[in-house]
Amino acid sequence: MYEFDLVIRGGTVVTAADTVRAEVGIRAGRIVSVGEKLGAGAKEIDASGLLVMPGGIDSHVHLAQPSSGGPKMADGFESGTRSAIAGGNTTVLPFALQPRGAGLRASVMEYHREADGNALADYGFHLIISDPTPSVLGQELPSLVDEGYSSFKVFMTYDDLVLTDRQLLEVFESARTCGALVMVHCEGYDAIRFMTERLERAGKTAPYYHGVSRPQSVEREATHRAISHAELTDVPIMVVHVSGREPMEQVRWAQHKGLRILAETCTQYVALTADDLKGLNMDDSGGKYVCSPPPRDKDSWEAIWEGIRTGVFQTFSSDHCPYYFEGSEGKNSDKARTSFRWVPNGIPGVEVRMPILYSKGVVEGRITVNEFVALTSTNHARIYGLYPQKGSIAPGFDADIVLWDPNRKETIRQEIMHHGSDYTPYEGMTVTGWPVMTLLRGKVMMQDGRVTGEPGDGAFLRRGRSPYAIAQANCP
Ligand code: DUC
Ligand code: ZN
Ligand code: ZN
Repeated sequence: MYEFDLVIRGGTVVTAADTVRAEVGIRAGRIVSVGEKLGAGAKEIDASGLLVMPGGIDSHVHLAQPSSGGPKMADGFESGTRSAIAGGNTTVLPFALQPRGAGLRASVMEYHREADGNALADYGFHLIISDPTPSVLGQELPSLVDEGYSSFKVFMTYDDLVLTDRQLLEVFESARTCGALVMVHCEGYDAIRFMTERLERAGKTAPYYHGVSRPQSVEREATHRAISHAELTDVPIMVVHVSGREPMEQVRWAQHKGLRILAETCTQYVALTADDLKGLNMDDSGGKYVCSPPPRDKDSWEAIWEGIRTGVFQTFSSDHCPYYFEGSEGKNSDKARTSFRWVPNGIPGVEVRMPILYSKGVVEGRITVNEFVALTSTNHARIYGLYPQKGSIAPGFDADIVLWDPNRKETIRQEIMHHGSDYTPYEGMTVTGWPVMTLLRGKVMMQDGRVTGEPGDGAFLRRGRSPYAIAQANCP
């Protein structure tokens, strides 16, 4: 009889707190022992020279999500989670979007039909509330929060998603009552419309003007407004995809004031700039980088690093929101070429989030390897009600593990990606540090770039309430 199903030996175990030479013993999909000279395993993995880290948790991805105007996403749950696994992730949290007029529960069930049996990584859902009717807020939301959908996103822009200030306040108040965590997309609707129409009248319709139509002031104003609403209703919020210095400073100001404001930033805000939207040789490939908020400038990269280092940001996500470039549904469709307004907003990135943060953060000396684990895994689990099941390496946690080669150099290229998009916005970027094996609940899902897991290996995660939301909630 073996003591363990699997033992990982010879590696350096890295958690958000510690870096230790240790072996990891796994039984029935869970970590049961971390220590020296563990007994035999039915299977053993030699991790010499590798870091043994908690599998990445990407708490901000979009899969199989319909978008306004109709372009189809390039990833459903199978290809999107395959890409996640290839990039060292074991859990993703995509969104279940409520179209206006539809119920929340009906929307969630639709996403389950897409996801269940198809995912390779474990997954939960955030809700997107676009139609906060009394029955949505009074009945559907509280029961869904109880059932494990414990966070939701609201938008301050987009025709089909924007909420008025009154609605935001009502939604925040409901979140407080039922202990849900609210994620807020902070960009001002009217300012963007005003700028878009002005630019179009002037014939400034190329992808580059997408960024000009929603400058930092638009994001800064909305961030401040969301924070003020959160203060008024006494509810914690998560400001998602913070792109640059000005919104970062709003979050920092609120945190210094003692408000419970959490914040996320994403890969594109330390790796892309507004100049990328100009495209190669000024052709329309700038559309490949259209996402919202848009990438800013190098000063904003520095501000984002400042925010990462000083704890303004708790999570680093991909905001994986994959579209095709070519084809009638792509970013370069005939319609999209008439104006940036019609270019689908979003870029793929779940597969390269960890390598880019590791390379620019740990290898270039901006963050420690323990901070890397916190930003890519542990904090996501803590904030979104998955701790202590996910997010660390210790007895009792799921055996979700990435073996990481800290010295491996890789050039990011479309041909090595597993996502559904026909391009990567990070093409040609060379990174140091790369995942060489991903284990989900003890099963090897990826080895040396080959995904060995199967659709259906990923399970739905019924999440607990966020401890941040519970602290201020009226619920039990
Ligand atoms: N917001 C997101 O979170 N993702 C993509 C586009 C957007 O507006
Ligand atoms: Zn958003
Ligand atoms: Zn997003």
